[in-house]
Amino acid sequence: VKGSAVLSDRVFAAEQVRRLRDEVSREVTREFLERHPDWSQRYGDRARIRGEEDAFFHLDFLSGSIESGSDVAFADYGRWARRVLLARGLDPKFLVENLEQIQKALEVRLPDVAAKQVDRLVRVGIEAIQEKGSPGSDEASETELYAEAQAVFQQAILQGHRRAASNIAMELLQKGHSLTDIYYHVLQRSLYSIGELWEANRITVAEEHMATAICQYVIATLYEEVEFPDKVRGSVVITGVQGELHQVGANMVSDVLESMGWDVRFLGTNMPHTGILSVIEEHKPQMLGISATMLFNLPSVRALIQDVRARFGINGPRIVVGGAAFRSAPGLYREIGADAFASDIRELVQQLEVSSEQTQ
Ligand code: B12
Repeated sequence: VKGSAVLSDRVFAAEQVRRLRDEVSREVTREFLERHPDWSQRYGDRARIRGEEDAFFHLDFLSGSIESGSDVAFADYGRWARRVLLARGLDPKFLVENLEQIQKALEVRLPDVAAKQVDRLVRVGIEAIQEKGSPGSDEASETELYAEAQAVFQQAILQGHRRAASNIAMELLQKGHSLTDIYYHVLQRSLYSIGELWEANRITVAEEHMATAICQYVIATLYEEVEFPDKVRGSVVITGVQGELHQVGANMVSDVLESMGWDVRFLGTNMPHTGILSVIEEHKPQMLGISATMLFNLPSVRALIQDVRARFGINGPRIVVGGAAFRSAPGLYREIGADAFASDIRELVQQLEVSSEQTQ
């Protein structure tokens, strides 16, 4: 097998790993629970017991794969473990974190030749966990991961079960899912689907209104639970334009930016432009986020951008637009004078992460 050592070296390395299983699984689990104290709060001592069992299992497969000299075996194990996590509603990023910990713990304990084999296999395993296009990975599997929660959530908001809806979202947050993922995969999907049901006349306006109101309640409830870091990224004003009544998307954008360390002022929507200009004057934000869903509000967005440019010139905020009105025409944001566009909250987060890496 390419890159693998001769049999005697492999047997030696595998035995060393096997010998360290207890010690390493205890150490990585202790470390993991220190990094994620919420796990112990939620599951008590079970978090430690299951954590140690899982780490032991990873080490068992790792040593077996080393001995067999087969990278494929450990890649298969990675994919299998990923599916197991997904089926339990857990994010595979925790599996990756665990394997990285195991690699580090073994590196300082093993002789060089064995440590190298561990390092190579762990990388192969992580690549397999993160690989695109296979069942149980990327967008498809993310959708799969949230499918059940999304379906139950949608049912709950359509039937007016506010508490149930908020419990579903809260449970995901407590399991370690990000605000961005919960908004994108659960709330946004449900609202899009509710839009289609309304369009097809399968639900009433009242049901749509109630479902939206519950989503806003859930967003407010999650806001209370999220830990906000120090405001280190500058300030931002988020608003919907005059004439625009959709505001849930802009609300999500505001909360996620705040959770990333932005100092956010969310103005809601249908906001008169003079009011927006005064807020910019007062707070001097680095960024202005403008939300528009309805195409008929594009002239309003264009007018606002012109007013902001005319009033603040090069000292004005960077202008980012978003919302359904921009989604079908990729270059539109530039034509109406904005600096950037993001089609959804995930894309915005990615763009901001990239630009903050570039300025570091
Ligand atoms: C709830 C709702 C309403 C509520 C809104 C209440 C509120 N408080 O927000 C009310 C009842 C007011 C409403 C009214 C109308 N609605 Co309506 N509504 C919806 C519905 C079901 C959900 C909207 C929503 O919250 N989506 C979820 C959010 C999270 O998604 P989002 O807005 O796209 O936001 C994401 C991204 O776009 C992006 N984003 C959004 N803003 C920003 C800003 C920045 C800076 C950035 C970077 C990114 C960004 O990030 C967000 C998160 O990922 C949609 C269905 C749909 N597909 O969205 C219909 C929908 C948008 N509505 C529609 C219609 C037709 C209307 C009305 C014309 C109905 C009427 N006859 O009165 C009016 C128009 C009102 C107006 N002048 O704006 C249609 C639009 C069709 C079209 N071709 O344009 C839709 C698609 C329903 C449908 N399938 O037919 N609506």
